[in-house]
Amino acid sequence: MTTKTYAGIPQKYAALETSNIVLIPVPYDGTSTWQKGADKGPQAFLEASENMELYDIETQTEVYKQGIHLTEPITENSSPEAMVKAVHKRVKELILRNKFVTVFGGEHSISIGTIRAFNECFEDLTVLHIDAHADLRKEYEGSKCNHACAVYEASQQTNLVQVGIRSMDVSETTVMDEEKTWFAHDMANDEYWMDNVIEALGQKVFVTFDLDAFDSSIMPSTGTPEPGGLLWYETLEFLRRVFEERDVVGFDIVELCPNSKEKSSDFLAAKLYYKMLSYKFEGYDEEDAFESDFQEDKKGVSKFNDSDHDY
Ligand SMILES: [Mn+2]
Repeated sequence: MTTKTYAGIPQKYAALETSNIVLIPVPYDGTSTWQKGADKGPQAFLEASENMELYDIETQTEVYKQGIHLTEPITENSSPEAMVKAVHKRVKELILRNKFVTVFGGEHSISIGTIRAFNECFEDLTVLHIDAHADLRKEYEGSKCNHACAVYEASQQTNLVQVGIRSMDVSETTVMDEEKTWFAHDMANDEYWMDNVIEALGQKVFVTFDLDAFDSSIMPSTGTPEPGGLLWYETLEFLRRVFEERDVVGFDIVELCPNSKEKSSDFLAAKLYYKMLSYKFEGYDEEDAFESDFQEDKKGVSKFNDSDHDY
């Protein structure tokens, strides 16, 4: 990583001890099936972030003053399982340090360990999955930690709500809960989709945002682009409502696959990340302490301690 602090913010706002927010880069691209390059995502995102204005007009805030600590990237890539384990460990440690934890990928399999950590620390977790793809395969190409399986575990263990879906395999229909799924083709003709999605969310929400949820016209730099996706302002309107109406406990953004000839996607990802933080901390003063509502010993009731876990 060439970046010393996130977005080049002053050191005073970047120290782990005093930062409310932590950003973990996971430059992992071990399982993607078509265009490779998501391992370059965090670097491109951080470079774009350095060239972004840090005052958010909409919320009239400078959220970086909450403190944003950029950790060393997680580079474990000996196997998908080892990567998931490393991400789980780091995310959990930082949740337990009362940080608002965010992760930037990498391809979508990085979310498996992240979601597992959040589910172990927050009661009745909802996972809001915004993506073109259903990602509900139980196993793919010999691994449960493939990007095509990103939210299978979440579908079994959390309240999974899926938004923007427009590509899936027939085998995934048996796993998918259609009551909690908003397909892109339906959203295009339904002015109430935002209300209905928010109604399906519990109080504690983790957002996993695959950038291919966006329409490929505004987000071409992603591994598997699909036509017919979300546009910028409807996405922001939706996210702002989610952050206002629910307690978002953390989020990740995945699948930026940068292209040297097309930088606007990197900037979109940078801006999306900063917008989500701005929405989260809207209403906080610079001096306000962040109180994450995590539970240290939800361990005993964790649904992930089943013996059928092989990692
Ligand atoms: Mn996807």
